[in-house]
Amino acid sequence: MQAKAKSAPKEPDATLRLYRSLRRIRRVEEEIARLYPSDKIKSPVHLSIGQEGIAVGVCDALEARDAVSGTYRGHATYLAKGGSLNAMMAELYGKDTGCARGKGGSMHLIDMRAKVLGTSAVVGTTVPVAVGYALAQKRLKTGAVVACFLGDGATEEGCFAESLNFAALHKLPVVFVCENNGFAIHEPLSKRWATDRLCARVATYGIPAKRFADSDTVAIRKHIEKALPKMRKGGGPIFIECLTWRWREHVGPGEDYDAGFRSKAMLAKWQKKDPVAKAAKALSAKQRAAIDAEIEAEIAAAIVFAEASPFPAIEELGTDVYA
Ligand SMILES: Cc1ncc(C[n+]2csc(CCOP(=O)(O)OP(=O)(O)O)c2C)c(N)n1
Repeated sequence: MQAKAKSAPKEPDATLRLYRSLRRIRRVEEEIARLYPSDKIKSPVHLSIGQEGIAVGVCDALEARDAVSGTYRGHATYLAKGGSLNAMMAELYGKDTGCARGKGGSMHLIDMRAKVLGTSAVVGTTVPVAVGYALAQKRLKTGAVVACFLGDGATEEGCFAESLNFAALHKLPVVFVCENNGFAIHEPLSKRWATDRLCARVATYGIPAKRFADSDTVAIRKHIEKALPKMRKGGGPIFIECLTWRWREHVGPGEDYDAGFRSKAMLAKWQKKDPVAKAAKALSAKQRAAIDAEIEAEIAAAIVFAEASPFPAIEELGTDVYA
Protein backbone atom coordinates (compact mmCIF):
# COMPACT_ATOMS: atom_id res chain seq x y z
CA MET A 1 0.00 0.00 0.00
CA GLN A 2 2.82 2.35 0.96
CA ALA A 3 4.49 3.85 -2.11
CA LYS A 4 8.21 4.54 -2.13
CA ALA A 5 9.00 7.95 -0.65
CA LYS A 6 9.16 10.48 -3.43
CA SER A 7 8.91 14.22 -3.46
CA ALA A 8 9.63 16.98 -5.92
CA PRO A 9 13.34 17.82 -6.16
CA LYS A 10 14.24 20.56 -3.74
CA GLU A 11 15.16 23.96 -5.10
CA PRO A 12 18.94 24.19 -4.47
CA ASP A 13 18.81 27.77 -3.16
CA ALA A 14 17.53 27.63 0.43
CA THR A 15 16.41 31.28 0.42
CA LEU A 16 14.17 30.75 -2.60
CA ARG A 17 12.98 27.39 -1.31
CA LEU A 18 11.89 28.69 2.10
CA TYR A 19 10.12 31.69 0.60
CA ARG A 20 8.31 29.51 -1.94
CA SER A 21 7.08 27.12 0.72
CA LEU A 22 5.99 29.85 3.15
CA ARG A 23 4.25 31.96 0.53
CA ARG A 24 2.56 28.93 -1.03
CA ILE A 25 1.06 27.82 2.29
CA ARG A 26 -0.05 31.38 3.13
CA ARG A 27 -1.74 31.86 -0.24
CA VAL A 28 -3.41 28.44 -0.19
CA GLU A 29 -4.96 29.22 3.18
CA GLU A 30 -6.00 32.72 2.13
CA GLU A 31 -7.76 31.15 -0.86
CA ILE A 32 -9.43 28.61 1.42
CA ALA A 33 -10.70 31.53 3.55
CA ARG A 34 -11.95 33.31 0.41
CA LEU A 35 -13.75 30.22 -0.90
CA TYR A 36 -15.20 29.12 2.43
CA PRO A 37 -18.39 31.24 2.43
CA SER A 38 -19.38 29.70 -0.95
CA ASP A 39 -20.02 26.42 0.93
CA LYS A 40 -18.06 24.49 -1.69
CA ILE A 41 -15.60 23.49 1.02
CA LYS A 42 -17.44 20.83 2.94
CA SER A 43 -15.36 20.49 6.08
CA PRO A 44 -14.47 22.79 8.97
CA VAL A 45 -11.10 24.50 8.45
CA HIS A 46 -8.49 25.47 11.05
CA LEU A 47 -6.08 27.91 9.43
CA SER A 48 -2.42 28.15 10.39
CA ILE A 49 -1.94 31.63 8.92
CA GLY A 50 0.88 33.23 10.94
CA GLN A 51 2.24 29.88 12.15
CA GLU A 52 3.69 28.68 8.80
CA GLY A 53 7.33 29.30 9.76
CA ILE A 54 7.37 26.28 12.08
CA ALA A 55 6.21 23.63 9.59
CA VAL A 56 8.45 25.06 6.88
CA GLY A 57 11.51 25.32 9.13
CA VAL A 58 11.14 21.72 10.35
CA CYS A 59 10.11 20.08 7.06
CA ASP A 60 12.76 21.80 4.97
CA ALA A 61 15.42 20.05 7.06
CA LEU A 62 13.80 16.63 6.53
CA GLU A 63 14.48 14.16 3.72
CA ALA A 64 11.95 12.31 1.56
CA ARG A 65 12.33 9.16 3.74
CA ASP A 66 11.32 11.10 6.88
CA ALA A 67 7.70 11.35 7.97
CA VAL A 68 5.43 13.86 9.68
CA SER A 69 2.25 13.62 11.71
CA GLY A 70 0.08 16.65 12.28
CA THR A 71 -2.87 18.21 14.02
CA TYR A 72 -6.29 19.24 12.67
CA ARG A 73 -4.55 22.60 11.97
CA GLY A 74 -2.49 20.65 9.46
CA HIS A 75 -2.50 22.35 6.03
CA ALA A 76 0.98 23.80 6.62
CA THR A 77 2.44 20.49 7.84
CA TYR A 78 0.97 18.59 4.89
CA LEU A 79 2.11 21.08 2.25
CA ALA A 80 5.54 21.76 3.78
CA LYS A 81 6.30 18.01 3.71
CA GLY A 82 5.31 17.74 0.05
CA GLY A 83 1.69 16.56 0.19
CA SER A 84 -0.21 17.03 -3.07
CA LEU A 85 -2.05 20.37 -3.22
CA ASN A 86 -4.58 19.00 -5.71
CA ALA A 87 -5.41 16.13 -3.37
CA MET A 88 -5.67 18.47 -0.36
CA MET A 89 -7.98 20.90 -2.11
CA ALA A 90 -10.18 18.06 -3.39
CA GLU A 91 -10.30 16.67 0.16
CA LEU A 92 -11.62 19.98 1.46
CA TYR A 93 -14.31 19.87 -1.24
CA GLY A 94 -15.26 16.32 -0.13
CA LYS A 95 -14.31 14.90 -3.52
CA ASP A 96 -13.28 11.35 -4.44
CA THR A 97 -9.87 12.57 -5.67
CA GLY A 98 -9.07 13.95 -2.21
CA CYS A 99 -6.20 12.60 -0.13
CA ALA A 100 -8.70 10.73 2.10
CA ARG A 101 -11.11 10.20 -0.82
CA GLY A 102 -13.23 13.10 0.36
CA LYS A 103 -14.25 11.53 3.64
CA GLY A 104 -11.74 13.12 6.00
CA GLY A 105 -11.88 16.80 5.10
CA SER A 106 -9.38 19.42 6.19
CA MET A 107 -8.70 17.79 9.56
CA HIS A 108 -7.68 14.36 8.22
CA LEU A 109 -4.95 14.86 5.68
CA ILE A 110 -2.79 11.94 4.65
CA ASP A 111 -0.29 11.41 1.85
CA MET A 112 1.94 8.37 2.27
CA ARG A 113 3.76 9.19 -0.99
CA ALA A 114 5.12 12.28 0.77
CA LYS A 115 5.19 10.46 4.12
CA VAL A 116 2.47 12.52 5.75
CA LEU A 117 1.20 9.92 8.23
CA GLY A 118 -1.99 11.78 8.96
CA THR A 119 -3.63 14.57 10.89
CA SER A 120 -6.53 14.21 13.30
CA ALA A 121 -9.47 16.11 14.77
CA VAL A 122 -8.93 14.41 18.11
CA VAL A 123 -6.35 16.40 20.07
CA GLY A 124 -3.12 14.50 20.75
CA THR A 125 -4.01 11.28 18.93
CA THR A 126 -1.35 11.56 16.25
CA VAL A 127 1.39 11.76 18.91
CA PRO A 128 1.39 8.02 19.78
CA VAL A 129 0.89 7.23 16.08
CA ALA A 130 4.10 9.11 15.28
CA VAL A 131 5.93 7.31 18.09
CA GLY A 132 4.73 3.91 16.84
CA TYR A 133 5.88 4.75 13.34
CA ALA A 134 9.26 5.83 14.73
CA LEU A 135 9.55 2.51 16.57
CA ALA A 136 9.03 0.74 13.24
CA GLN A 137 11.71 2.90 11.59
CA LYS A 138 14.15 2.01 14.34
CA ARG A 139 13.42 -1.73 14.06
CA LEU A 140 13.62 -1.65 10.27
CA LYS A 141 16.85 0.39 10.50
CA THR A 142 15.68 2.85 7.83
CA GLY A 143 17.46 5.81 9.44
CA ALA A 144 14.25 7.82 8.96
CA VAL A 145 12.92 10.23 11.58
CA VAL A 146 9.39 11.39 12.33
CA ALA A 147 8.45 15.01 13.03
CA CYS A 148 5.40 15.00 15.28
CA PHE A 149 3.52 18.34 15.30
CA LEU A 150 1.25 19.12 18.23
CA GLY A 151 -0.43 22.14 19.80
CA ASP A 152 0.12 23.40 23.34
CA GLY A 153 -3.31 21.95 24.17
CA ALA A 154 -2.13 18.48 23.18
CA THR A 155 0.59 18.58 25.85
CA GLU A 156 -2.24 18.29 28.42
CA GLU A 157 -3.35 14.91 27.08
CA GLY A 158 -2.23 11.75 28.88
CA CYS A 159 -0.95 10.23 25.64
CA PHE A 160 1.57 13.08 25.36
CA ALA A 161 3.28 12.02 28.60
CA GLU A 162 3.10 8.34 27.68
CA SER A 163 4.53 8.99 24.22
CA LEU A 164 7.42 11.12 25.50
CA ASN A 165 8.39 8.49 28.04
CA PHE A 166 8.23 5.65 25.52
CA ALA A 167 10.17 7.57 22.87
CA ALA A 168 12.88 8.58 25.37
CA LEU A 169 13.15 5.10 26.88
CA HIS A 170 13.52 3.41 23.49
CA LYS A 171 15.59 6.21 21.95
CA LEU A 172 13.17 6.63 19.06
CA PRO A 173 13.84 9.05 16.19
CA VAL A 174 11.08 11.59 16.88
CA VAL A 175 11.23 15.37 16.68
CA PHE A 176 8.36 16.57 18.86
CA VAL A 177 7.30 19.99 17.60
CA CYS A 178 4.98 21.98 19.87
CA GLU A 179 3.33 24.86 18.02
CA ASN A 180 2.56 26.97 21.07
CA ASN A 181 0.09 29.67 20.04
CA GLY A 182 -0.93 30.25 23.65
CA PHE A 183 -4.56 29.13 23.35
CA ALA A 184 -6.63 25.96 23.35
CA ILE A 185 -9.68 27.26 21.49
CA HIS A 186 -10.37 30.33 23.72
CA GLU A 187 -8.52 29.26 26.88
CA PRO A 188 -5.15 30.94 27.47
CA LEU A 189 -2.14 29.16 28.92
CA SER A 190 -2.34 31.17 32.14
CA LYS A 191 -5.62 29.39 32.97
CA ARG A 192 -4.28 25.97 31.99
CA TRP A 193 -0.67 25.69 33.13
CA ALA A 194 0.76 26.41 36.61
CA THR A 195 4.02 27.42 34.92
CA ASP A 196 4.97 27.97 31.30
CA ARG A 197 8.14 25.91 31.70
CA LEU A 198 7.15 23.30 29.15
CA CYS A 199 10.72 22.63 28.01
CA ALA A 200 11.80 22.06 31.62
CA ARG A 201 8.96 19.55 32.05
CA VAL A 202 9.89 17.71 28.85
CA ALA A 203 13.58 17.63 29.83
CA THR A 204 12.70 15.51 32.88
CA TYR A 205 11.89 12.67 30.47
CA GLY A 206 15.49 12.77 29.28
CA ILE A 207 14.62 14.60 26.07
CA PRO A 208 16.67 17.64 25.00
CA ALA A 209 14.22 20.53 24.69
CA LYS A 210 14.60 23.98 23.19
CA ARG A 211 12.23 26.95 22.99
CA PHE A 212 12.06 29.28 19.97
CA ALA A 213 10.61 32.55 21.23
CA ASP A 214 9.66 33.93 17.82
CA SER A 215 9.49 30.77 15.67
CA ASP A 216 12.14 31.97 13.27
CA THR A 217 12.04 29.69 10.20
CA VAL A 218 15.78 29.73 9.53
CA ALA A 219 16.72 29.16 13.18
CA ILE A 220 14.30 26.25 13.51
CA ARG A 221 15.60 24.74 10.27
CA LYS A 222 19.20 24.99 11.42
CA HIS A 223 18.44 23.40 14.79
CA ILE A 224 16.63 20.41 13.25
CA GLU A 225 19.26 19.91 10.55
CA LYS A 226 21.98 19.79 13.19
CA ALA A 227 20.09 17.30 15.36
CA LEU A 228 19.14 14.85 12.60
CA PRO A 229 22.40 12.91 12.04
CA LYS A 230 22.59 11.84 15.70
CA MET A 231 18.89 10.96 15.76
CA ARG A 232 19.26 8.78 12.65
CA LYS A 233 21.93 6.80 14.50
CA GLY A 234 19.81 6.07 17.58
CA GLY A 235 20.41 9.22 19.59
CA GLY A 236 16.76 9.42 20.67
CA PRO A 237 14.07 12.11 20.45
CA ILE A 238 14.30 15.87 20.70
CA PHE A 239 11.61 18.43 21.52
CA ILE A 240 11.14 21.98 20.32
CA GLU A 241 8.60 24.49 21.61
CA CYS A 242 7.86 27.23 19.08
CA LEU A 243 5.99 30.26 20.36
CA THR A 244 3.67 31.56 17.68
CA TRP A 245 0.34 33.29 17.05
CA ARG A 246 -2.67 32.14 15.10
CA TRP A 247 -3.83 35.18 13.21
CA ARG A 248 -7.33 33.88 12.47
CA GLU A 249 -10.10 32.36 14.60
CA HIS A 250 -9.77 28.85 16.06
CA VAL A 251 -12.00 27.29 13.41
CA GLY A 252 -13.21 29.01 10.27
CA PRO A 253 -11.97 31.64 7.88
CA GLY A 254 -12.54 34.77 9.98
CA GLU A 255 -11.00 36.57 12.93
CA ASP A 256 -12.06 36.40 16.57
CA TYR A 257 -10.66 39.56 18.13
CA ASP A 258 -14.14 40.81 18.99
CA ALA A 259 -14.74 37.71 21.15
CA GLY A 260 -12.76 39.36 23.93
CA PHE A 261 -10.24 36.66 24.78
CA ARG A 262 -7.21 38.05 22.92
CA SER A 263 -6.16 41.37 21.56
CA LYS A 264 -5.44 43.00 18.22
CA ALA A 265 -2.35 44.54 19.83
CA MET A 266 -0.85 41.05 20.15
CA LEU A 267 -1.75 40.33 16.54
CA ALA A 268 0.07 43.49 15.45
CA LYS A 269 3.11 42.45 17.50
CA TRP A 270 3.26 39.07 15.81
CA GLN A 271 2.53 40.46 12.37
CA LYS A 272 5.79 42.39 12.63
CA LYS A 273 7.47 38.96 12.73
CA ASP A 274 5.48 37.61 9.76
CA PRO A 275 7.53 34.63 8.51
CA VAL A 276 6.41 35.16 4.90
CA ALA A 277 7.35 38.86 4.82
CA LYS A 278 10.64 38.07 6.52
CA ALA A 279 11.55 35.45 3.90
CA ALA A 280 10.44 37.80 1.12
CA LYS A 281 12.95 40.43 2.22
CA ALA A 282 15.82 38.11 1.29
CA LEU A 283 14.72 38.05 -2.37
CA SER A 284 14.72 40.55 -5.21
CA ALA A 285 11.38 41.85 -6.53
CA LYS A 286 11.95 39.89 -9.72
CA GLN A 287 12.59 36.62 -7.87
CA ARG A 288 9.47 37.12 -5.75
CA ALA A 289 7.30 37.94 -8.74
CA ALA A 290 8.35 34.79 -10.58
CA ILE A 291 7.69 32.54 -7.57
CA ASP A 292 4.40 34.28 -6.74
CA ALA A 293 3.13 33.82 -10.31
CA GLU A 294 3.90 30.09 -10.23
CA ILE A 295 2.12 29.74 -6.89
CA GLU A 296 -1.00 31.56 -8.10
CA ALA A 297 -1.17 29.34 -11.20
CA GLU A 298 -0.76 26.19 -9.10
CA ILE A 299 -3.50 27.22 -6.65
CA ALA A 300 -5.91 28.18 -9.44
CA ALA A 301 -5.31 24.78 -11.07
CA ALA A 302 -5.91 22.98 -7.74
CA ILE A 303 -9.25 24.75 -7.31
CA VAL A 304 -10.28 23.80 -10.87
CA PHE A 305 -9.20 20.21 -10.12
CA ALA A 306 -11.25 20.11 -6.90
CA GLU A 307 -14.33 21.63 -8.52
CA ALA A 308 -14.20 19.31 -11.54
CA SER A 309 -13.68 16.14 -9.46
CA PRO A 310 -16.62 13.85 -8.64
CA PHE A 311 -18.02 13.23 -5.17
CA PRO A 312 -17.50 9.65 -3.91
CA ALA A 313 -20.20 7.24 -5.08
CA ILE A 314 -22.93 6.59 -2.53
CA GLU A 315 -21.94 2.88 -2.33
CA GLU A 316 -18.49 4.03 -1.17
CA LEU A 317 -19.83 5.69 1.96
CA GLY A 318 -18.64 2.93 4.30
CA THR A 319 -15.39 2.06 2.48
CA ASP A 320 -12.20 2.82 4.45
CA VAL A 321 -14.26 4.27 7.31
CA TYR A 322 -13.58 2.92 10.80
CA ALA A 323 -15.42 3.67 14.01
C1 LIG B 1 -9.36 14.62 22.81
C2 LIG B 1 -10.00 15.95 22.49
N1 LIG B 1 -10.38 16.75 23.51
C3 LIG B 1 -10.96 17.94 23.25
C4 LIG B 1 -11.17 18.34 21.96
C5 LIG B 1 -11.78 19.71 21.67
N2 LIG B 1 -10.76 20.60 21.14
C6 LIG B 1 -10.68 20.86 19.83
S1 LIG B 1 -9.45 21.89 19.48
C7 LIG B 1 -8.97 22.03 21.08
C8 LIG B 1 -7.82 22.91 21.49
C9 LIG B 1 -6.48 22.34 21.21
O1 LIG B 1 -5.50 23.34 21.28
P1 LIG B 1 -4.04 23.17 20.75
O2 LIG B 1 -3.63 21.73 20.87
O3 LIG B 1 -3.20 24.15 21.45
O4 LIG B 1 -4.13 23.47 19.19
P2 LIG B 1 -4.44 24.83 18.40
O5 LIG B 1 -5.92 24.81 18.06
O6 LIG B 1 -4.07 25.97 19.27
O7 LIG B 1 -3.63 24.76 17.15
C10 LIG B 1 -9.80 21.27 21.88
C11 LIG B 1 -9.67 21.17 23.36
C12 LIG B 1 -10.77 17.47 20.90
N3 LIG B 1 -10.93 17.78 19.61
N4 LIG B 1 -10.17 16.29 21.20
